[in-house]
Amino acid sequence: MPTENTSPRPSAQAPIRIAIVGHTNVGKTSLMRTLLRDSRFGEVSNHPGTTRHVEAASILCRDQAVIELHDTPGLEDSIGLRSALESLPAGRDDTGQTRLRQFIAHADEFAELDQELKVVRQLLASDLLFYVIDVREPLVGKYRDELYVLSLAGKAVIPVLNFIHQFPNHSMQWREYLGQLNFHAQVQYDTVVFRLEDEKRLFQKIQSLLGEQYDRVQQLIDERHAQALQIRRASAAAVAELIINVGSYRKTLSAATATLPEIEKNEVIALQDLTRQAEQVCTRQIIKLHRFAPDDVREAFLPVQDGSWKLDLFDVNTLRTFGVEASSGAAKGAAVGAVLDGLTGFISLGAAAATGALAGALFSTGARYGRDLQAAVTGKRTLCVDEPTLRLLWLRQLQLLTDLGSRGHAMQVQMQMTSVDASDLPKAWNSWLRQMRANANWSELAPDNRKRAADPGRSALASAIAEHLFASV
Ligand SMILES: Nc1nc2c(ncn2[C@@H]2O[C@H](COP(=O)(O)OP(=O)(O)OP(=O)(O)O)[C@@H](O)[C@H]2O)c(=O)[nH]1
Ligand SMILES: [Mg+2]
Repeated sequence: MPTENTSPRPSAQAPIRIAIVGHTNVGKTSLMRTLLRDSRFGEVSNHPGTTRHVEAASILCRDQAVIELHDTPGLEDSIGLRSALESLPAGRDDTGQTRLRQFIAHADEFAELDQELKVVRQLLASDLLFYVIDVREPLVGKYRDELYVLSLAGKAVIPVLNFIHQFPNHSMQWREYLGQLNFHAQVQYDTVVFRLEDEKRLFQKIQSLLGEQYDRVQQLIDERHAQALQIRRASAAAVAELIINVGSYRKTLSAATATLPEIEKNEVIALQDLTRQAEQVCTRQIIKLHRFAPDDVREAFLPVQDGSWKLDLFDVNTLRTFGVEASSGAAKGAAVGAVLDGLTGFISLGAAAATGALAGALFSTGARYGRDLQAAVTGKRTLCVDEPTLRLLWLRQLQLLTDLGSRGHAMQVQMQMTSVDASDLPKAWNSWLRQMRANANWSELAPDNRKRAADPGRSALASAIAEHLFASV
């Protein structure tokens, strides 16, 4: 029997209308957020009955709405809905859709099914349905009744198996039953852990069910792929800039101002601030590139507040969290981050290191680098950011990229601090460091370098660093 369709098939121009339906609290609004790349869409909570009205939003491709998604309230009483549908007088040739329309016409007799009524209306007004399933739940009667209602609508259905990484997992039982109902186009799609491949599979199911929409959906798949690459590339380039700007920065101090307490109070603090700011600019840029707002990030998951890391860059404990050892010259427990020397700089000047530890460190530098003597002769010293701090900058940005790359816009949990390893430093790290240390004019943090001419060596290093990051996240 042909299925009667209340809505015309989508034309080439009209967006494909998709209703996201399912039991309450299964992740329908979360799926909307992830597909829309919009962590502000609707309301997500662990309480059932969060979404109370149908709410729509479009997925754009080439600035055109290709898909119109409709979030719907959860089906709370599918058993009651099925009973109501079966209680309606039915003619011999009535289709499922006729029955659903009858239900709408008699809605005033079923006041307690007001949420279900909104869903039924949306079923009829859609081209395709995403049926979201919480696979931690066994397939009990209420879900069978939901599927019965969906089958009356006579629309293409894609069952979306959610919570697939959690236990218990009843996906086998679900899959088998869905197959018996002819709902074969199932996908596994974790709505909070984002994987572009999974999203692509979901879009491909739309292609196979709505063949006439194949090309438009393919454009969307291609555009999303290109965007993901672009975000990764731009983020990697931003980190490369950060590392070069901080790594090659050096401040020349005249001997007159270079008394140790003065350096500690003023120059070191200024250098730490400059570095913190540079990290903040980079972090914010990366969060924005991934289409999160600084606020979402703070609320949701990262140890980041308004685009800055909550753990201070120059706190020894932050280094430890990332498994980085503080410079040997730094006094135990001191703030860290600056290096003072004639040219290369491998000792740390901690905030509390201005006394014995620093004197010892200066001595060892003098022994290792004749340059320090040169500094003493010329009356000049230079200050730069120490290597552990640079390593920390690198590891934190690597962690940020790794985490944001797999974070759905519905994720609400804190970022894990274990996703990167301090031994993850690139093989070329020391070579990069040497180049940066030898080229103070590469740093855009120095006021006189802000309009620096493009330097081929700097560009080559920036590309090498960005390429390495691009390949590792
Ligand atoms: N771990 C995990 N949590 C999820 C997933 N999907 C949704 N959640 C969580 O499940 C809860 C319900 O998610 P919602 O998106 O509000 O569910 P809903 O189906 O829209 O709920 P109603 O609007 O009440 O029907 C929230 O706490 C989500 O963070 C998932 O794939 N994995
Ligand atoms: Mg919801």
